[in-house]
Amino acid sequence: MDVNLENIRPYGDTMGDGAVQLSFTLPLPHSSVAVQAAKQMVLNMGFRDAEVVHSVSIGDQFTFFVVYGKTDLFVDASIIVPVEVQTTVWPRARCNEEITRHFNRKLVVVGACIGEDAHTVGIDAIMNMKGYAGHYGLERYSMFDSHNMGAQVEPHVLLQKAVDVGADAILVSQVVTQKDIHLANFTKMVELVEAQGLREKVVLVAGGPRIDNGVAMELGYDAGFGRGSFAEDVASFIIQDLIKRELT
Ligand code: B12
Repeated sequence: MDVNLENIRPYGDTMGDGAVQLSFTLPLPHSSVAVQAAKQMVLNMGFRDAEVVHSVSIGDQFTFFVVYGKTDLFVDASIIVPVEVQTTVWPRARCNEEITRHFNRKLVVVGACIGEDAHTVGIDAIMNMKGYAGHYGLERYSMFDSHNMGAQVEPHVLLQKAVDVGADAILVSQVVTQKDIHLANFTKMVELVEAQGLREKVVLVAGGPRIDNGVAMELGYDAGFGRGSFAEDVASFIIQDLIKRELT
């Protein structure tokens, strides 16, 4: 199938029809007025052919909607530069072999979800023994010595732990992004690592559902991992980055 990368539109029924599905809640009781308001909302957003396909009361004063609409906008995908981490992802056994071969010792990793952020599940997915979605975490890797500090860890506490255990890599998680608090916290962490004189030595990795590699690198991290990342992605990156550092 030929696709014109310069003119990519959402696809629903027929190619290029611009069909999208939106879901949102309005602070109105479920009624015909609410349904019409939802349709009008989508037209006001600039879509055409708005159609409310689902509406349900989610409380006295609130209605949830699913609305179809069509857009004439397009995106030029030919000029978009990939931002994902450029690493060959190795399975766990290969990661362990490569660490033994190149370093002949365990690699030490420290991780936490920093600041006020209480979301542990993301950092656990990467670090804990049981991992996530069938992908074991770093604790399961015999050649990683992993220290997961959990959530609500102050950046200076994470740094001190990294110093105490002689970390090769620091993993920093941020899930809450309200008022861009994640950017402030990520930046604080980089600044502390730099002030400690560790920036060249330590692999600094950011992660979270609203993080991608591009954002992480702009913030001064070596890599960033978003939704759908697994321990093997992170392990492979750490190993390959440390090998590269040894060679330069
Ligand atoms: C579970 C949950 C909670 C639990 C957390 C329990 C726990 N122990 O973690 C509880 C109930 C405590 C909670 C609290 C709050 N939550 Co909450 N929570 C969620 C929820 C439903 C799921 C998050 C989750 O576990 N995802 C599963 C994991 C596996 O996914 P992940 O975090 O994206 O991690 C993956 C990647 O991002 C990446 N990754 C993540 N971190 C790292 C780190 C590294 C180093 C690497 C390499 C990769 C990596 O790898 C992981 C695996 O692929 C989300 C909504 C949602 N569906 O996402 C809201 C959500 C994150 N919460 C939200 C909010 C607002 C809150 C509260 C502020 C609510 C409140 N008003 O009190 C509080 C925050 C309190 C605080 N101080 O932080 C918002 C955040 C909005 C925003 N943009 O900031 C969300 C999106 C809900 C929403 N739609 O509004 N929450």
